Amino acid sequence: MPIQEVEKIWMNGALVDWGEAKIHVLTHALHYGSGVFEGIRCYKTDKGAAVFRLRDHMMRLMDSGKLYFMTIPYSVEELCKATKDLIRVNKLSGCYIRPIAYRGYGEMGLNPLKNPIDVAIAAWPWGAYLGEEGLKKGIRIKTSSFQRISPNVLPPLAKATGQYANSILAKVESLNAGYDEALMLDYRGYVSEGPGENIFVVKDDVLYTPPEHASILKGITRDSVMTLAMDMGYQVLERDMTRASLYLADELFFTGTAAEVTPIREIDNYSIGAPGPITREIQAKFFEVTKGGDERYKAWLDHVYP
Ligand code: PPE
Repeated sequence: MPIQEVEKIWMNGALVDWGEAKIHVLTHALHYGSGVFEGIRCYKTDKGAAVFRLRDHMMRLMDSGKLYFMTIPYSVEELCKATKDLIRVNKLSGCYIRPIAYRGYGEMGLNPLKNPIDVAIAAWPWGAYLGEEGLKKGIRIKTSSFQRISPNVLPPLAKATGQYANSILAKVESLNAGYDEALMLDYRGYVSEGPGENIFVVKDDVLYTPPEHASILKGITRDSVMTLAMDMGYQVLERDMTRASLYLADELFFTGTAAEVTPIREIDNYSIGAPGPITREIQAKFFEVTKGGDERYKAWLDHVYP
């Protein structure tokens, strides 16, 4: 689906016209993947648009930058304010937000350190990542033959542009094989995550998700779902899992800013079945919370129109 264009993009402190938000072809990040980014969602609530866990995302952007020796020339506060200004200027309510900090134009070659660090934030309406149908009925996934990057290859904790070459290979492999999405295993052979999502397993009313050492990106949706599930009275465990244990799961679902809470109905041709009761309950709670329907989690929402 083509990106739905809006009016303005924030670039290095200024609001520029959508069509003018351009970079030079010799931009360092284009050649070497030397950028860090975020994906954030803004939801329509009773009190107008609200960005979900904005500060947490901007803090992770800073951490990703640190892992690549990039000092982002704006504070978390400035980036949060810029995001909300951008949403207002574009008169958006529900939208996806893509902040990116990247090594710009200057020198060529692997040493990025003398290149400027440019920062941009874009926002546009983006629907269900794995389709409306996927959100309701669940998706089919396939274990990838591409292993998830490991801690001594690239830092999985960083959300860096170059690291997504790994995700793209897994994603395309799964699409070419007729599935909706991939599942990636870590360097030890244990379950890691999807190309752009964390995974949860439900077995005997307990929720399991792979730990940090399984080479995951520590998802903010993953953290939110863990909190919500525990508050709902479920036990949630971070644990290494084998692919076979997923085949025997009662329920499976992906989490992510883009993917939200997406049920998985089939993995490697093993049927898990229609979205189960716990997946449905957590998905419903997640959407209630993001849309401002539960007072207990209002600290997660940053209102755009005060
Ligand atoms: N793992 C990976 C590898 C990942 O990229 C994401 C987000 C997650 C887990 C979930 O993290 P969080 O969004 O904090 O819950 N992927 C982003 C980019 C997806 C894309 O296609 O681009 C996203 O969901 O915005």
